[in-house]
Amino acid sequence: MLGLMDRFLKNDPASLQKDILDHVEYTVARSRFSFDDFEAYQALAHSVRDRLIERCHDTQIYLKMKDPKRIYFLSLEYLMGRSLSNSVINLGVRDQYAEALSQLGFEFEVVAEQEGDAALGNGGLARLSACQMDSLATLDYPAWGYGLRYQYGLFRQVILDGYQHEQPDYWLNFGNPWEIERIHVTYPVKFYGTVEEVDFNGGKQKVWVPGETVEAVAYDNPIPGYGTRNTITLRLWAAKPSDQNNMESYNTGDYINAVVDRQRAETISSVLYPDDRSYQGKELRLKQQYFFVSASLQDIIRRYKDTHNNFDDFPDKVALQLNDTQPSLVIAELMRVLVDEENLVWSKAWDIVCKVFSFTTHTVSRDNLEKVPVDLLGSLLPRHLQIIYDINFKFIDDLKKKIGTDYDRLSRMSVVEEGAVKSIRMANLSIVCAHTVNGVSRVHWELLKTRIFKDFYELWPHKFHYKTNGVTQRRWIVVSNPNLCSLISKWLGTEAWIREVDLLAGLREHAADAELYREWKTVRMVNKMRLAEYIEAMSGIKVNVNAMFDVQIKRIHEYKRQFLNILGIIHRYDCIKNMEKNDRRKVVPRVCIIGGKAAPGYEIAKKVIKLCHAVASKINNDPDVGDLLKLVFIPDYNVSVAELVIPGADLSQHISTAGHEASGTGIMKFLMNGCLLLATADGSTVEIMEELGAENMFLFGAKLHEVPVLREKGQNLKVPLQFARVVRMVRDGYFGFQEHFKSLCDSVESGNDFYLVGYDFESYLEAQAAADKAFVDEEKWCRMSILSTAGSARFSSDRTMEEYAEKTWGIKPCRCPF
Ligand code: 26M
Repeated sequence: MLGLMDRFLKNDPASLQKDILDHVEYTVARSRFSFDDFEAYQALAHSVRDRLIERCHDTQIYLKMKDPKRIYFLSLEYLMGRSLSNSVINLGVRDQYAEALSQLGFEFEVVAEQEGDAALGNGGLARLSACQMDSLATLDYPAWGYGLRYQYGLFRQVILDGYQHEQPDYWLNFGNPWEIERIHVTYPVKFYGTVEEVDFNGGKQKVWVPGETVEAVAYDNPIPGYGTRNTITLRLWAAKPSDQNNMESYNTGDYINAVVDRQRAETISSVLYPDDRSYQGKELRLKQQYFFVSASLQDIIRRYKDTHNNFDDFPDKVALQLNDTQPSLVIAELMRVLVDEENLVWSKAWDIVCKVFSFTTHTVSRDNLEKVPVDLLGSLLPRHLQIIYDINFKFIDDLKKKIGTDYDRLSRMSVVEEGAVKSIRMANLSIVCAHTVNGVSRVHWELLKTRIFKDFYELWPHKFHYKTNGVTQRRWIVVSNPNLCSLISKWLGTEAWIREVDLLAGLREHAADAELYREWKTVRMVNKMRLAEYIEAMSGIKVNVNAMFDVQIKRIHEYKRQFLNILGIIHRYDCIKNMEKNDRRKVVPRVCIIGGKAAPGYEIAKKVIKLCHAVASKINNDPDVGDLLKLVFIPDYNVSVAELVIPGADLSQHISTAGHEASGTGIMKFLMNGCLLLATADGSTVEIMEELGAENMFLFGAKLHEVPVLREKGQNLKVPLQFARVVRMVRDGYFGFQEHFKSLCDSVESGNDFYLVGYDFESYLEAQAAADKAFVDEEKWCRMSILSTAGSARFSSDRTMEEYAEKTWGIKPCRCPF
């Protein structure tokens, strides 16, 4: 009989080595005497997977026993990136695995590089979900993540002649050791059909008679916490044909066609929509949303019913978090299940619904809010449309009692938008039903209250809050910057900051220590060299590691103003060209690095990418410039690229027009890694500034309250001469492709410059000059760099998740004692 402890897998290097070799032989099916780096990765991953499964089971057994209130995090997007390094670090077995591998003649880093990214999301919102899952696990919260298992993740960006091309990301091609297929965890999801009235309990009841059924199959992705045995689950759904659609065929052709038709069910979870801007009324997208929501809710209710036989305790046991509006159909679905299937009266069901949902919005502009055409919703989900109408009818009825007959306001607040295309406003639906609406930074909250959701704020001020976003220090320091991680631990005298991030502030004590400076600079230089090697391997461009590495990496958007950055680079180039040779010695050398994907249909954004390449090819080949200025576009920006680039950046740019970035989370990763920030007072930057002191950053640009006033001025807005000059250079074809760049130049022309690129240009150049000046003073720069890391604790997702747990979800940690 095995003892309790013998049950666990062993983690000493010898046991791990045997484990890896067994997986090489029996899982990967290669000879243990001959396997390559990729096969070593596969075997290693399976060995780690075994340990994850063990902990998942222990966590679930414990949670089942304790039955605490659980948080269910609903998001259609997760940008998890790679799992290997993160998992072994969180499990506390990285060094043991590295040793086991080294004895087999492999290097851990090389093997880890074999893994591809899981990119089931677009940008900020999706990476935030991933960071938050890491924190929920680490802080021992009883949490589940739910999402979709897209077969095609975010497209790969390939650059040909400077133009972006999209390639499909068929990421499951080589198998995915990080997921566990649960063939027995499946639920039918229904679509189309009609709503009929039937007799029930002496009255009438509406029932949905659906027309099509698709099966949802669960794929579990374990998320290990750091320094705990708790391992939570991210459950992703895949669509499979269902046996509930009966087939009848009269000949071979019929039969074959029927089977092919069935196969089409799988398209529901086949591809991620690559747009992070706004909603287009596409049926497939709506199907994805409902498919996800219906399967998740069936799973959640099934788990609740394991220990309860009515719904009285549902709000005490279940918190449902809506990550933006994409999952908001779940509101109508929960009402439908409670009323139509569980036979609760409407008022009782509504009472439950109002207690379980919390909603976080990640948008700043009303134009980007999701709207679903009523015709589309009515044909795909006829019963849900009725329920939404009923919710709205009761809401408007109550509202009239409070605000009277202010019809403009009533129509603005209605869940139903009347207009050319009658639509459902998913944000309004979410606000009406959620007990809490969270913004993602303080400035964002102000905007919610005064602009986007003003009417709702005035009605229900108590619902509106904010939880400033954060990122996980496990991925963004420990995994991606191991040298800095060791250095921090050495100077703090402990590794405890990896769980208790506030300890990072202890670095401030040493901010004047010459020895720390020396070590800090060495670590940063090694990271820059690693980045320089990558740049050379990828683009053939040799960069000077003593130059300032100036980075802007994020999705390409007009409001994020990559164009402003490029125009600034053109200005710098122009200045160098016009200098006396002797003066050039005074120029602070720069390597400007830009990376990011443009949504496939976003023309202006794609032109920005082309412009970046056109300018780069001019500058990088100009002998007058040499090492003083280089411009590099890093293709196919993703989580792994970020892990490489961020630790090597000296300066990073977060230069959105004030009032347009809800939060911004990239900036927090740079901050943690000791990179200095050049930024506008937008989103979370305002709070970062309060934490660091404005003197430790390079701030510029129009302020939030000035933006509307400046826009009002239109053509009369003064723009600096240098701005007109650099735009003219692009317009006149100095970088070629004159015709192609015309619309881009038009977009910043006076009177047309919505994002105030021209207006902000002057203060942008001043901030850049201040950065140059600071960079020359190495001591000062290093001090600011240390203070950046020391001031980053507040921007950990651990803090965000604790705030949500206490203030929004009402959940407590539940730590597995085994
Ligand atoms: C929704 C419906 C239909 C089509 C597209 C969407 C959609 C998908 C993603 C809309 C927005 C999407 O992402 C928005 C986003 O990423 N917002 C960012 O969220 C971050 C985390 O809170 C913030 O830091 C960023 O400021 C914010 O832009």
